[in-house]
Amino acid sequence: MIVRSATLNVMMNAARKAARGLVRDFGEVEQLQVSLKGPSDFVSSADLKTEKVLRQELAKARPAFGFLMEEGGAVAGSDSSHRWIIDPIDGTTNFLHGIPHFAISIGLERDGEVIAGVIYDPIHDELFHAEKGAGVFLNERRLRVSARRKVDEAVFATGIPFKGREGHKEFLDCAQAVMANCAGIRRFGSAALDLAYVAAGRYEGYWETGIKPWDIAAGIVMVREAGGWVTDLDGRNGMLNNGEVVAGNDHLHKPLLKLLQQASGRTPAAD
Ligand code: LIP
Repeated sequence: MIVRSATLNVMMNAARKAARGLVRDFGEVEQLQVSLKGPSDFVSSADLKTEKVLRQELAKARPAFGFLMEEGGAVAGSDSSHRWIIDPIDGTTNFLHGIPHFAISIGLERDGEVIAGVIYDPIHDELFHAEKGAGVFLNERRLRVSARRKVDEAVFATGIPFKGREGHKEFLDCAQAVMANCAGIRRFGSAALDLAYVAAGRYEGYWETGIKPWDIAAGIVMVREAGGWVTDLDGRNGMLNNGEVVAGNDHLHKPLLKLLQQASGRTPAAD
């Protein structure tokens, strides 16, 4: 029997409530793929509607907490220690194209550290949840990172920059270094689910740059609670500020980080 805090229950219930409308909207988007106008405006409204439900539910339960939201930006609370970090649809491009791989992500930050996270994939009904010191779970099952120890047996996920995003050359250099040494690279399009999958042991690591705090906040605490490591490209804890994330199981985070630092010309931080 998992004993969860009241706050984590609030987060899980908010994600489930917001997901009901999102699944309905996703069904519409699949139909809109063939319309001349396309679904862009419809997805924007789905994003905003989902974020509105999340904000209402979380503010009702914890009215003093602040917010950092993908659509609504930063809203200070009377409690300056706590803030919610929310992505209503992580994997927006997937959602827009009718690709069933996206998630609602809610992180809770206390004094600059993410202490709880919920990532809900409503299409597959997979609710990942974690609290600092209490472990990470997929629905009711406790998770642990993969036990693989060798880079050449590892599958890593990443995010690929596109038109309007910087870092194309650095990405190609990093991808070349990783692909030459591992068993495979995957690009699914949701940073939140990439981190949740590292925590679940579905792959051994994940890296991306140019990422936003709301994409990764919830996943950071999940990987750490699963026994893995999450740093930025310097091997430090600056992910939420510099948009760099390197996550891995306890054996392969360091080898992955070293490959990426060498490929991108970074100097490893002193141990
Ligand atoms: C997405 C991330 C993904 C990244 C995309 C985008 P969004 O977040 O989850 O990893 O590669 O470019 O940033 O925009 O769907 O919330």
